Amino acid sequence: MKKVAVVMGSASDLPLAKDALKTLASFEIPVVARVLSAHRTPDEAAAFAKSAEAEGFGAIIAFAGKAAHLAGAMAAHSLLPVIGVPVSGKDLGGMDALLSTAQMPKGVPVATVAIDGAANAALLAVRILALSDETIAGKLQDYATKMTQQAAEADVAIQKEIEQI
Ligand code: RP5
Repeated sequence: MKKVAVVMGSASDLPLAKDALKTLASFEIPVVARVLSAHRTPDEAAAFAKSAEAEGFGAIIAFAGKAAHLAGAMAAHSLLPVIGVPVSGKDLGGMDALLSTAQMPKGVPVATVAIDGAANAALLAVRILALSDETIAGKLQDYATKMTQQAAEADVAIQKEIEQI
C-alpha cells in the first residue's frame, strides 16, 4: 500500500496536522509525518520531496502558515500529487497562507484545501490512493455511506425539534 507524507512547516502546525493523521489512521493508511520548512530547512524539504515517490509515497500533504511555500516546494521537487493546507495564523487569519498555497504558477499544481482543512486534505489523499487500491476504495465507500446516513438522521432529528418550536 502507498504511504502518505504529512509535512508541516513548523511543530506549531502539529495540533492541526493531527486531524489529518487521525483521518488517515482511520483508513489504516501508513503515514510518515515530518517537520520540514521551505524556509528554515529548504535542503531537507527538497531532499524529502525528491525521494518521496521512490520511498513509496502516493501523495504529500503539506501544512504551512504565513508565507506558505512548503506545498509549492514539494510540488517543485516531486511529481506526486501535493495537497496544501493553509494554516490559520493570528495576524491575517490564514488568508496569507491560503493565497500563498493556492496561487501556484502554471505547471506546478498544488491542490489547496480550505484554511485549516486538515481532514479534507486527508480525505483527498485517501481518494487519490483509492484509485489504485480496492481496499481503500471500499473503506472510502463505507465512509461516504455513513456520512450520508448521519446527515439523513440529522434531518429527521431537526424536524422533531422544529415541531416543538
Ligand atoms: C510557517 O510559519 C509554519 O508552517 C507555521 O504555520 C508558521 C509559524 O511557524 P512558527 O513560528 O510557529 O515556527 O512556516
